[in-house]
Amino acid sequence: MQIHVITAFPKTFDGFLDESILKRAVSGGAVTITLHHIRDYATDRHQQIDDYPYGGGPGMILKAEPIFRCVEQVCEKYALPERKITLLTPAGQRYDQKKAVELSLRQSMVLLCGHYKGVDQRVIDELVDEEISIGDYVLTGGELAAMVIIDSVARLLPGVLGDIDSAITDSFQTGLLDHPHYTRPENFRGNLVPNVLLRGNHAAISEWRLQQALQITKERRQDLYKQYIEYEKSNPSC
Ligand code: 6GU
Repeated sequence: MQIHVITAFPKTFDGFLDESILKRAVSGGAVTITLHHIRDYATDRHQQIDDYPYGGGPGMILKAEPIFRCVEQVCEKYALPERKITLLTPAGQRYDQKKAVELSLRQSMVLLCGHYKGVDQRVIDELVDEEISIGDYVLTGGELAAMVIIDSVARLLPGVLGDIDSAITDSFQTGLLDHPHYTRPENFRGNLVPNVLLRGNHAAISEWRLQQALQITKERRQDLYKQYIEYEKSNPSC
């Protein structure tokens, strides 16, 4: 998968791209991540990328021209298999695991990071195909949201986790929150690992994990629990 990120703050991605699973995804060839600095596409003397809002009010607005030039050049230079532009904005559709799976099936993504007070509406009207928000709170920019999306999508790509089961059994992928996990030692300061996990009866272990997941989900997330139960009712074999 090709991922292109259009941003006014490319340096914010440095540590993120240098670490662990994502670095492995890139070096293993599962994904390429290319950062494009909006300022490089500004044409005026001061390389201005933002300006005051028409009509007044606080904050600065990202200008249309540099973003249009950037998107056009990226699409042309990389011959993108899918020309789909995703804007990261608190006004977008709420991101979830289902959307992560959808994105992971694409051959390319172009993530446009909104910033300051917003982006000129003509960018949204003419260039943007979808808008995503990662939750009901306001970030200073779309960069953190882009990283959240890249991380959650990259770990779904074949060969990235090394252990496909690990992604399949994730919370949310199953529709339930995760069951508790234990590792050695068996007795930690008097707190014991549940016996069922030590006996090697895999059917019993699966059943215990399912019951724990159901209980935790019921306690913490009524919304997910109801969805799961409804789904089970209509698909009893799963
Ligand atoms: Cl995608 N951008 C910004 N600026 N704030 C957010 C967001 C995105 N998602 C939640 N809050």
